[in-house]
Amino acid sequence: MFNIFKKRHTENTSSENKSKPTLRERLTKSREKIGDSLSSLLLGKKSIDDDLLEELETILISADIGLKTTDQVIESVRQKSSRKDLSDPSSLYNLVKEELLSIIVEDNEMSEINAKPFVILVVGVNGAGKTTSIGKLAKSFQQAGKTVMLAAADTYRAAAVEQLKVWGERNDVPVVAQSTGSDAASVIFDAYDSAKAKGIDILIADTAGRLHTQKNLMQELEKIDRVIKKQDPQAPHETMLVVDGTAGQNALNQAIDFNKLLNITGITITKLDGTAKGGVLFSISNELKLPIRFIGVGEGIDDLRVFNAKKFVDAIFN
Ligand SMILES: Nc1nc2c(ncn2[C@@H]2O[C@H](COP(=O)(O)OP(=O)(O)OP(=O)(O)O)[C@@H](O)[C@H]2O)c(=O)[nH]1
Ligand SMILES: [Mg+2]
Repeated sequence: MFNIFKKRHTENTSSENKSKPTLRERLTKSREKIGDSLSSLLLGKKSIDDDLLEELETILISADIGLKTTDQVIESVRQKSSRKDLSDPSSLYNLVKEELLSIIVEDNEMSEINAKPFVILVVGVNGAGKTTSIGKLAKSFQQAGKTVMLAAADTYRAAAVEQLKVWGERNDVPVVAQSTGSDAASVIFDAYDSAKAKGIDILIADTAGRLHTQKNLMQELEKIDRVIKKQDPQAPHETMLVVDGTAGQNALNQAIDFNKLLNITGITITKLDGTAKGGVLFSISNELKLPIRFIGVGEGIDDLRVFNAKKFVDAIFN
C-alpha cells in the first residue's frame, strides 16, 4: 500500500521542491565528519597501511558509527584492500563509501498488509521527535492521496495533545483525543473505531515519550498493543521507533532496548540536520537489522524525507 508513497517521492520534481534544501545541504555536519574527514585523511598518503587504517577507525568512531560497526567496516576494508591489491589510498574513499552503504537496511514500503485503517504506532524516548514526525508524515501520506487520522495517545500532558492538534489543523487531518490522564489504549481504541467508520486509510498514534527502564510506561505500550489487536489482530501494522540523531550512541542504545521489549518494525531518525554526526544511522541499521523508513532533516513540515540509503551516502560523501 505504500508504493504510491514511494513513487511520489521519486517522481516529485514539481515547483514545490525547487526551494526545498537538498539532502546534501541538510547533512552538512555528517558530511564534515565522514566524507570530508576521509578526504583530508587520504590527502598526500602514499599507501594503505595499518597507520592509515587506524586513523580511519578514529574518524568512524568520532562520527558516531560506534565501536562494533567501525570494527566491522575496518576489517572488511582491510581484507578487500589487500585482496584487490589496492595500493592507491584514494581508492579507499570509494571502498569505505561502498562498505557503509552495504550495511544499511533500507525499506520504505512498511508492510505488505492491506489493512484499512493501516495502524502506525509511534514510540520513543522524550523529545525524540515523535509528534513532529507524525505531523510531517500525515502531510506526506495526504499528498500521496491517503486519508489520515491521528490518535493523541500521549495523555500525560495537555500540551502534547495540543501539539498534535496543531499539526492536525495544519493538514486538515482529524485528531482523536481524550482528556489529560485518560487511558492511552482507550484513545487508540476509539480512534480505530472512528477511522474504521469513516473509511480512513492510515491511523497514526502518538505516544508519550518514555525510557525503556520505566516499567509502567512500557507496560502501557504492551496494553496498547493488546487492545488494538482486539480490533485487528495484525495491528499495529507498523511500530515505528523514533530516535534523535543528535543523541549519538545513546540513540543506538535506546533502539536496542526498545527493540528488546517491543516488536519494532521500522525506525525514523530525526534531527540529522543539526549537530548530528550521522554515523549513528549506520550503527543502528547494522546492529538492529531493522529498516530505516524516514529521516528528519529539519523542523518544517516538508523536512521528513523517505529514507534512501544511496542518496544518504551520496550526500555525506561529496
Ligand atoms: N532540527 C530538527 N528538529 C527536529 C526534528 N524533528 C523534531 N525536531 C524538534 O525536536 C523537538 C521535539 O520534538 P517532538 O516532536 O515534540 O518530540 P516528541 O518525541 O514528540 O517529544 P515528547 O512528546 O516530549 O516525548 C521539537 O522542537 C521539534 O521541532 C528534525 O528532524 N530536525
Ligand atoms: Mg510528543
